[in-house]
Amino acid sequence: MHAAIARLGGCRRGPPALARGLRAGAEAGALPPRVQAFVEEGARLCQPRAVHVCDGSEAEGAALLAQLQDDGLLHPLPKYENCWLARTDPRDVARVESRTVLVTERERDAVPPTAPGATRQLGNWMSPAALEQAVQERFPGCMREPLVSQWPCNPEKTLVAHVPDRREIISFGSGYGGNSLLGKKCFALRIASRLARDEGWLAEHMLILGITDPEGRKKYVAAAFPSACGKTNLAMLTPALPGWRVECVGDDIAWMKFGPDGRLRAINPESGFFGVAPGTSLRTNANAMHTVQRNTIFTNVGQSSDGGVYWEGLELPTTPGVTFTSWLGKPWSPGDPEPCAHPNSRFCAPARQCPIMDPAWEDPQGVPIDAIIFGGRRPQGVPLVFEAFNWRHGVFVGSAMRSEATAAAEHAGKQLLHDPFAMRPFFGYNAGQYLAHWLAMGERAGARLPRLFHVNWFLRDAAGRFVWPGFGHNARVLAWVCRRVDGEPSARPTPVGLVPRPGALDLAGLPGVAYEDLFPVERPFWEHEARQLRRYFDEHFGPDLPPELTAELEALEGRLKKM
Ligand code: GTP
Ligand code: SPV
Ligand code: MN
Repeated sequence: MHAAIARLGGCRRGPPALARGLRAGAEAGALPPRVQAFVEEGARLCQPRAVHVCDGSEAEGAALLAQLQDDGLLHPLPKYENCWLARTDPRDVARVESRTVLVTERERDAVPPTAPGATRQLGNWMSPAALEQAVQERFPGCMREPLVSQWPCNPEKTLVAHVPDRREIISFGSGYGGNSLLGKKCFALRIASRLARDEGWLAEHMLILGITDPEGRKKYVAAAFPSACGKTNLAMLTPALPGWRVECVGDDIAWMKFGPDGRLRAINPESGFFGVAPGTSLRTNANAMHTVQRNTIFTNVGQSSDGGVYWEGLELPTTPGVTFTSWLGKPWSPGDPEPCAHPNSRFCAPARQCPIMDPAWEDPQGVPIDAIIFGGRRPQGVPLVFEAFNWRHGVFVGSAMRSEATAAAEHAGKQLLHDPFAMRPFFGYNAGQYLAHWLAMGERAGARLPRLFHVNWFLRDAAGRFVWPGFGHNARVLAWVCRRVDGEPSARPTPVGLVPRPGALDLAGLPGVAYEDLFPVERPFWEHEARQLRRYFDEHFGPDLPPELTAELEALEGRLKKM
């Protein structure tokens, strides 16, 4: 069972109730003929012992959980209600960008040309013929064999392939997160971004939140941060500012389309959260903690001997006598050099359990977006918040995003990676064309465009400490964003964008946090940044970079010269 294939909703073996062949679960005969043909083709290729057509019922869910427990793939967590722990193969712990491919006839439709000597960053292309060969090397009979290890994976042969022209996903060899939850990154971002380009909308790696000020005025904000850079935390924020309220629409993906009134309307295409566990606590994200008390599957977290979970930053007082088991299944004690939970360990929980879901979170009309925020982990030089001068400049700011590498993918160390629009791992077509699509969205007749911003919660001081307290205090930044949307003249221009005037950002009750430390805009830093960006654009976008963005880079260089 090393294959997850979007063409096949199959379960290799199941309890007797599930293993009755094609007619089990929902009536196979009720499937549309094309779907039925698809399933039959997949079954001929993979040769499972039985095919189960899911009906999504409670009973089916319970039977699957029981079967996974029998197989040793899930362990119950009796401290909570219907919660489970999965420990994966230690080689299958994150998305594998190096083995994620877009399959198109012409390479240029998938990725921009890379300069000689540069290593590809904006996606991997595979030809249809190479895909066919890869499928033949992997899929025939792959569901016939019994499990060979405790976890269904095949790291040497992992392949996550997308055929955007056929809206098809073919994933093999990984049972982890975005590699195997095919509705998430594979469909709702990669395939959907291609659909969005064809149909004139946007499919983005963005959270969506509603924010209400003390006077009761509500706005909706979307924000794009790279993986493991704070989307879930911002989406579920408990404001540190009295009288403000945040409600959650989604924590990872936004589909956005201009409505008849010209406003950009966003829906969250997901029904649950797949959130980073380490760092999540009652202090940092109480709403996430409440969400994961029931009906939750935890992956690669640590376990406590009283039937609970454990991870770095959980900040729970240690109960005497309670011992811990690490994500590797080994005894673990506080102070051990290795972490108890894998840095990319996660919880998977139904969104409806989050105490602050927005009343409109499932509204098919979507919520009207007033502001879009870009951001990343920038230890130096990038201010806490700035606003773009206009849409075109904002698209440039999105294209120029960089962030420290995190454990959400296979990258090692803390190097700064370019991550345009937080979409680098998720583009479903040529990233240059993607930027052109964003520019074109700003030219739509009658569009009432959201304002565009950039934030950085992750500035560090000389001793390496965060200079901004983050989490609930990020509401202070959202409050300024809301006031800017209302037209408040509380910004001053810098070469990189508009920053809050001194006093315009509410820093009350934050001793030791100084305005000057939060808004470094220094010429040498930004000149270096602009040089690196020019090189990045040349090496990775080449002729496919929209000329408007070259013009924006030149404009930034010009403003820096006058500083
Ligand atoms: P993906 O699910 O991978 O897309 O990640 P995400 O963008 O939703 O990131 P998430 O909110 O899960 O945060 C990832 C890590 O960043 C966690 O360890 C958080 O505790 C930490 N984090 C989030 N917000 C802040 C913040 O404001 N300040 C600091 N210092 N850390 C933060
Ligand atoms: C991300 O990496 O951005 C995630 C986790 O949201 S995964 O679903 O594994 O891609
Ligand atoms: Mn994500």
